[in-house]
Amino acid sequence: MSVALGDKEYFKGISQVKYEGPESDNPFAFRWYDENRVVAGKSLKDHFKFSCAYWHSFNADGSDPFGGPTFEFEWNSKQDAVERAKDKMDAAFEFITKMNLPYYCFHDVDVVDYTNDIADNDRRLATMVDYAKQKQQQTGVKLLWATANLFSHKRFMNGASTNPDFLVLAHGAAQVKAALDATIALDGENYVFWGGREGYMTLLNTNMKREQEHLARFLHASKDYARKNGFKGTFFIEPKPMEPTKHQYDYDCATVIGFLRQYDLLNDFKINIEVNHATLAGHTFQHELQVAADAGVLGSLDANRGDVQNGWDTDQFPNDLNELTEAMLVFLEAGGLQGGGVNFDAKIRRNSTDPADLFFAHIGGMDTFARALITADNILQKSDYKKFRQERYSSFDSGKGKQFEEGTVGLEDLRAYAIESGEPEVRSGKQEYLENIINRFI
Ligand code: XUL
Ligand code: CO
Repeated sequence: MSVALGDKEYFKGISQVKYEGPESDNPFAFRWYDENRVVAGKSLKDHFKFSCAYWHSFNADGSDPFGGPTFEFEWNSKQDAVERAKDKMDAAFEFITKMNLPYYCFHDVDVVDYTNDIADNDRRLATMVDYAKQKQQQTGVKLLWATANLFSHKRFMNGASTNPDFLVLAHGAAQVKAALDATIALDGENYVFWGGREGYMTLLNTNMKREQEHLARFLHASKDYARKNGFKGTFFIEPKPMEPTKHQYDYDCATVIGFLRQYDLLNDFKINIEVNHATLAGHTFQHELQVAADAGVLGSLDANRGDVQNGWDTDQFPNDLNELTEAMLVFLEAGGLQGGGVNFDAKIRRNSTDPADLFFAHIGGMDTFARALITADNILQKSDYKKFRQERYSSFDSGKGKQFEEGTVGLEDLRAYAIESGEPEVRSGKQEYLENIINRFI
């Protein structure tokens, strides 16, 4: 991939990040992410399809509820919204190509500012789609997924597709239509729905059944429009239990799978799992991966990490090898992702104010994923992890146990078998032994 420079260089003094191996002390090099390294039959590049999130890297300016911006973006100086958006896209593609990231993701309003004029918004986005198309052609960078932001504008304060006001729903639909058009024009491989405000603050003013039915109708209408217009990719739902809404309908993977099944959406929709959303739901990341994998809907990942002390979505860059190694065990055994990739839905801290910090953050995230995958593959190949797990269930592999799995043993038979066989042996689950295997291979 060659570095894409516009009229101006935004990340001066930083050249393309390359793999230099674990012994390198260059902070601008990968120590584990060698994109061509083959693990479990696939290159690291193809396993992960790493993606840069436009919103955190080029829009979030460090402001929080207690203070204003701390990042001064050089690409934000022009008056005209489209000109400003083009500068931002120049900076984005410079960063993405310097980082050797093969993909990017965006919300409609990340790319260009929106107003309340639907037709004008559509024109602005279409102009930027043309610009992005050129950038993609020049660099080979691809669009992993796009989405519509149906949670920031005040009209969406009570939800978009689950809003009690039908006109708000229609405004949301206009935005989704334009974002789908953009996805199709840019050969986007997937499309995401994250329902930030699709939920409720209090049941006192909420008809939950009606709202969920509206959400399902909205997803069907979106899917039908995209398919009619040639979209072949996968739709993803991104679960999150809460924040900004007190209770979100797409709480976790299990909830989403039930919803997709109930409303006949399982053929077109899979799941985009975000690490910090999993932990907010009271699960581990690996639990959510396993739930999705078992249902055949492990689509894509939003990579980040939470904070063990803070109970909100801190969206930090991933650096926890133990967490990711356990996740990569599930990932590899599931045969990887279906259609999606690993998108860094993560932001640098408010006081990480150097342009270089964005590089260190992505390098760390990519290296941690790469090292975790390599470690997980070693565990699967070289330890008795798999054998132990198989043997734990071996009583179901033959005889009555097998017949039970096949559905041919009734409750009376089970009772007779229990009497005939006597008291079961006590068998250890060996958690600490297995945990030690993880650390041994790291
Ligand atoms: C918010 C979040 C979103 C989605 C896309 O927590 O994860 O950025 O990924 O709307
Ligand atoms: Co996300």
